[in-house]
Amino acid sequence: MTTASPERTVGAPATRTSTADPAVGAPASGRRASWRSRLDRPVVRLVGFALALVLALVVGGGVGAIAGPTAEPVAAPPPGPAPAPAVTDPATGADVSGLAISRDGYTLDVLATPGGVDTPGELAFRILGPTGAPVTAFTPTHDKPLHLILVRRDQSGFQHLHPVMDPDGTWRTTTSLTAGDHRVFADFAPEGRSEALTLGRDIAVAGDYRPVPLPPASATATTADGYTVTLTGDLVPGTASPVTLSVSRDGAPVTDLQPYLAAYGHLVALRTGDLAYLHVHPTGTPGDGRTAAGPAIEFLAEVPSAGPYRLYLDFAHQGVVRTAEFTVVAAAGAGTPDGAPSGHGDSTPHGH
Ligand SMILES: [Cu+2]
Repeated sequence: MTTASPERTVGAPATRTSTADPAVGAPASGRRASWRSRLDRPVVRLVGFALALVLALVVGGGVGAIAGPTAEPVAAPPPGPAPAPAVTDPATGADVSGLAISRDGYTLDVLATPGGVDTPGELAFRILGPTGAPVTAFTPTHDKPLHLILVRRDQSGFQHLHPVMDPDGTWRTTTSLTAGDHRVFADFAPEGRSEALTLGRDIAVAGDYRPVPLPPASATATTADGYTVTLTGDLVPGTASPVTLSVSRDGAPVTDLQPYLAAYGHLVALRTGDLAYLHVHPTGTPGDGRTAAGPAIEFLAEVPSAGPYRLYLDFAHQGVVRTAEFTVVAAAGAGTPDGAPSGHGDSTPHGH
């Protein structure tokens, strides 16, 4: 069983748990374009174009929960920013993000980091634009102008924060970090740009760093306060793969999840080894008339290559955002030359 470690469940970084995030409980209208926009990506188009056309023609408006999101974005280009095509993975042609500090003229400029181990401190940064000046106008994606993801290089200590921007473009938040190198991801869409960007860089916290081995692959994760999340679905490299996460508490299915970031769950996937930041899209929107408030939350996850990934699910229930974590190993799919795992250790079901 994969268990969320204590520091990232209720009780640890304040932002992880206490947040009565403004998004929680907020109305869902007008959010459909957000996730649809995230699907308007080259690889999705490549993989799903034919299927989407067929589905759109055959099932029309009566699309099911799984087919719908695949079909719709192709049929109706979104008005909002699309996710960045980022870097194309040479192995599969799939997109990867978060591996670069600078892209398309935009640079993640970190100004201050928490200094001490497990000591709350300010994390401050700017997004510098093509002119070198800080960007001060952003188009919200998933309800927020900027998403900040922090994770230690060993994939422990995941945090998903929403800093506040000063008028001069400096973003600030307070956080506490363990010893070691941590990856900082900024996921945002500059106003006027058609695509979102994810930039990443490392920050160091001096101290006694004891890397935590990647937990073995498991379809079940638990939180410290009694929630169990079960994952079904296989990650197929280069394909938008349906993944279902089902939430229960003390053995009973949770059917009153709250909207969080325009969905009933927010999923981040990071590739083990280089922390490539994956795009994951909820396939239903609260209030759309067909998406239940649990226990199942549906996503389309697109991984660029075979091997292990760490998945972090944020979900809101009774006013508190919780995180459940999974290790998932993507098997080589039919699209690979030999259709089989590469033989590297990373391709085995147990990962490292
Ligand atoms: Cu966010």
